[in-house]
Amino acid sequence: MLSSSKPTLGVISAEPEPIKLDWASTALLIIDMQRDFMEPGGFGETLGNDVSQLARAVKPIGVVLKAARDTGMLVIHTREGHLPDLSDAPPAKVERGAPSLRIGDPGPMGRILIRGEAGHDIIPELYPLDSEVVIDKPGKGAFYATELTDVLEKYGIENLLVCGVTTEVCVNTTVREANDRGYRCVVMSDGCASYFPEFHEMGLKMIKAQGGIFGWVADSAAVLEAMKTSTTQG
Ligand code: TIU
Repeated sequence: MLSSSKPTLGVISAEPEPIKLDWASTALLIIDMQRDFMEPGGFGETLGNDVSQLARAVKPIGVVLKAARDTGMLVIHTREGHLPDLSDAPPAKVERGAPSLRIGDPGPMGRILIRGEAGHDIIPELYPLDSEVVIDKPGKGAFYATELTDVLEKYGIENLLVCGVTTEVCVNTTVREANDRGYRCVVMSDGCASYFPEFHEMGLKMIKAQGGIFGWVADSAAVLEAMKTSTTQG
């Protein structure tokens, strides 16, 4: 699909309105599908959350990830986490609340939310290929203190298909950052999940309200359909 020099366009049936994208300037951005958020014993569970709430996003992401790989779309994965010496972890984040284990403490999947530990890694079902980009981020947003802007500029990316966890935290923060930087974001509704189903619903509503104040929302079927029915212009 991306081999032609002419633009290959797809129209996604999104809310609040359909959006036409040139696939060559579109990347799939998968936010924080890490064991630390998805599995028992990780950061998410230490905060008191029911991690089983997030499992529903895995299959829809997997289907779109396969389609993106088949068509040569740029795929970017992110991971939230910190250096082993915690030098990039603000005390305000580490000391917050009363989790069962704090960031950096030893847990069943290694030290909680620390780069290089088993819990920090991406779940096997969505594991990055060597050719794909992996962005390590210390914050909730994928732009803060990362090389993401440089990567998007290098590949000429103007549009982001965004999915991952959690809808109202790292997905929403990243979409807001991206929107302010001029990227069109289409958020995959069934490819995101929250520990709180009501926050998932509201997180998506916040993005698409007011004429799409932060971006567009579409389900994985709509994204796949747009990829399948693309047209070459010119
Ligand atoms: N706690 C929670 O909902 N999310 C995070 O801490 N990070 C991400 O969303 N990745």
